[in-house]
Amino acid sequence: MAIVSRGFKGRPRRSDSKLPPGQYLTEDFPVLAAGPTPKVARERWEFVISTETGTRHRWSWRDLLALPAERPTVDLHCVTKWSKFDTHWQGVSLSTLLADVETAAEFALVHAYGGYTTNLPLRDLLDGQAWIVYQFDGKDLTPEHGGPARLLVPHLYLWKSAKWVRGIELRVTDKQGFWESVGYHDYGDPWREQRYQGD
Ligand SMILES: Nc1nc2c(c(=O)[nH]1)N[C@H]1C(S)=C(S)[C@@H](COP(=O)(O)O)O[C@H]1N2
Ligand SMILES: [Mo]
Repeated sequence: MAIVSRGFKGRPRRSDSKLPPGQYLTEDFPVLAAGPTPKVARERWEFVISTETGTRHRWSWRDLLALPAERPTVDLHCVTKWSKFDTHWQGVSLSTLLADVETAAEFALVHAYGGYTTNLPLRDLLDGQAWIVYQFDGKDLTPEHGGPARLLVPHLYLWKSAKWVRGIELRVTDKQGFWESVGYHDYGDPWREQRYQGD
């Protein structure tokens, strides 16, 4: 007979199954960035999705806040091996932002204020898998964690979740971003431990 009890060995079993290979659990929220924190005023903030035909879809800060908000609770996995469970965000689904965007592109190159870029397949931004988030834990997203707004794509390693996001370039051909061009993986699935090119 199986005894199923969460407290049986004094710690939740769920920790093990939620932790991808090679990762450890942390309670705090480390700050990682390849450069200085850009200061982006909300009055000047804009988010632009451009397509392979040159069409630009633009949202101001006011436009973003007027869209239906979602409150995802997700686990984060950084390639430097920390994971953080059950983080609370608020933002707009990329499914909502892409709803009226006509494109035949298969790839996305994400651009951030400050110059950071990262690439991923467009399909990974669809079906409620990704958000432009502007709140963390019920408060405005702080600049060090990507405020005013960042991309959140929790099913991939956290370097794909560009902080200070400013736009997404939809492309017919894939183009590597900042970390990908120095050897990090083009896809970055934590469950398959795709840390570096070739993994
Ligand atoms: N614009 C920008 N976004 C970025 C980065 C960066 O250097 N610049 N670093 C990435 C990496 S490697 C990680 S692990 C996460 C860290 O997010 P955090 O500082 O909120 O923990 O942001 C990602 N997004
Ligand atoms: Mo990272």
